Amino acid sequence: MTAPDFPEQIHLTIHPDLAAMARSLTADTPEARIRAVTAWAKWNVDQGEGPFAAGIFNLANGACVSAGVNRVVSSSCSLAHAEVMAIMLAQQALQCFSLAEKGQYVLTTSAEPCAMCFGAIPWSGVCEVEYAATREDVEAIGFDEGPKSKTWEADLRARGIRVAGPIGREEAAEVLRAYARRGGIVYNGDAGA
Ligand code: AZG
Ligand code: ZN
Repeated sequence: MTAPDFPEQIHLTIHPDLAAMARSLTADTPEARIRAVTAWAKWNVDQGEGPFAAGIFNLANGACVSAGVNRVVSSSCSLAHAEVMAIMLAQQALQCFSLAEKGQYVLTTSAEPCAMCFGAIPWSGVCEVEYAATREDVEAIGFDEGPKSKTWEADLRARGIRVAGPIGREEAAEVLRAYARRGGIVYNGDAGA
């Protein structure tokens, strides 16, 4: 994308192939949802992008509402984490600014939310978060996950948001390690990439 003289909008996308994979998916167990997002994270690494994926699923029927993958590098956007992408796309799909208005939705993510994504969760309207790899797995390959309390799960639960994980940790951690082996960019805010 060519850079405008002065920006008026931001354009964030997922690849149509990923949308096609996710569009008709129904996953009505945590394990099935975690398997799906871990496969998307691997797919994203194969595309040369960051090793993270997330989805929003309707807990009433398991329907996948959105798929998000990390688009930080390709979008020149430090906010384009998988979880933020999935939340924004789900809200666009359902035309709401809080998913709670529309029903019971879960954020399923291939890795524990970083400090930024943790901050976004209470405003998203999801009633549950489930994750695969842990902060330790993410930081082991060099990412800085930011200042987040050790009590983050209890903090969400105190706001009525359920948290489950790690689920399928080893498979998701292997996606992170595969990214490191191929020399993927570790883009931390301190220009340490
Ligand atoms: C990240 N951690 C998670 N969980 N998801 C992303 O997209 C990330 N990018 N950097 N750290
Ligand atoms: Zn994040």
